[in-house]
Amino acid sequence: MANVVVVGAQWGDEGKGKIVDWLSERADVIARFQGGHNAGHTLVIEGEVYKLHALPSGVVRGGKLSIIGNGVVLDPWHLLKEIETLREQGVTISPETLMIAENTPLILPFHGELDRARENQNSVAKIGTTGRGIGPCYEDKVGRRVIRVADLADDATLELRVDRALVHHDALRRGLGLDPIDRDGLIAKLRDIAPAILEYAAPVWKVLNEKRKAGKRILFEGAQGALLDIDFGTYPFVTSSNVIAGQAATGVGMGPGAIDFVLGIVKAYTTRVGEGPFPTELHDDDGQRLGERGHEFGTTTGRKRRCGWFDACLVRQTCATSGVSGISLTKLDVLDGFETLKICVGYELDGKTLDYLPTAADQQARCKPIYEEIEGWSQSTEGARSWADLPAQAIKYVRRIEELIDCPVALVSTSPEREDTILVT
Ligand code: 2SA
Ligand code: MG
Repeated sequence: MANVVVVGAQWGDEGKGKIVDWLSERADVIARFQGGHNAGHTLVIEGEVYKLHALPSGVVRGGKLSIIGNGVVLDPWHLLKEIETLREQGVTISPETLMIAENTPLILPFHGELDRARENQNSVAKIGTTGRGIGPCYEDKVGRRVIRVADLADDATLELRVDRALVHHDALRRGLGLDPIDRDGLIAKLRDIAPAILEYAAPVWKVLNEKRKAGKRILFEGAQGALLDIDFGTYPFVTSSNVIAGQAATGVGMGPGAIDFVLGIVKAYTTRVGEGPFPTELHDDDGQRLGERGHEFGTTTGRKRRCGWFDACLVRQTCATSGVSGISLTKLDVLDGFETLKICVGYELDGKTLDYLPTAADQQARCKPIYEEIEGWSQSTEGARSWADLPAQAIKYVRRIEELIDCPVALVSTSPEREDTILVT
């Protein structure tokens, strides 16, 4: 298996960081292809905890090339801080081990301000974003007024790009009661960090296509989850990028043929942060228990995650839209000790049974989950490293999920430590 794409198959926080780290051992290059520092990937390596937001998880392993692709939106100040923090933890980062695509859009301070101003405007505008400026930056990219990494190299171009962005943003800010942007101050700040960012700038599309020709293995690291995809997620309560696997090619400048295997990361239950529909959400003791046992708090914002039963209907759908070849089931141990577990197998809508989540918001809101009950297990599965370590009921649960989502289970993860992984053959 040469080039693997790792994508979240729910609403994010499925435990992608650990799996990417596990797979990165076998890869030569690790590339991010969408999202920004709204992502939060936690890695635990020999007891040391690394929290990554903008950087690919591969940076903590020596001898790998890490790539930030053009599909990402990059906050340059945040990036430099993240690099600094990792260096303090003993990680080596240099232009040989990190490359940033020259056509990557930059998140500027006014993107974050706009994001937060909208979130605080009123309940109609609220999405529950991370407030990091992700949406406004992608808007500017599509609106052809974003500042990209390559623009930092030339003063005249940079000024022109800033002026182009300000025509739009100053008008918008007036409407929201925000002060106009300090043009000269912004240009000075950008000039100030330009050399530190340009050090890593590279024609990533070219580098990756050459690596592929040379037989190097590329690992594409997705952020967020398929249900937050701008097209296929629970719109408008989504992030502003394509999250599904097809984006891996576009987000770095390769053809779809570069992808050999799509690994979907699936949590053994369901969580979501922010607003939006969530058919299997629990507001009772079971939900509370999932959150506590699973430590369900956001890595980026510390927000408490909403929790609920496993929704096989939704995961079947995301496995299809991402073309998932196999899944990695994570956090199975969180379910230890439940007497009975429930799995959503479809929805009831206006007296009819559906085997997918409809697109219309009003219909999504009326969808009632249809549950199948399955007996739980009392033994601990934490740290299990083979099928033989799992109680029979846990195996049944995994096999039933596999049937319902119509996709094979390739890996089962039973703790944050990467050794605690069952390879299903
Ligand atoms: P944004 O900031 O524009 O991308 O927010 C839009 C929606 O996307 C959701 N979103 C996320 N959901 C889960 N995890 C994410 N990353 C962090 C983490 C989140 C955190 O890994 O824990 O720390 O709170 C992430 N990033 C974006 C967001 O909740 C909105 O629903
Ligand atoms: Mg996360």
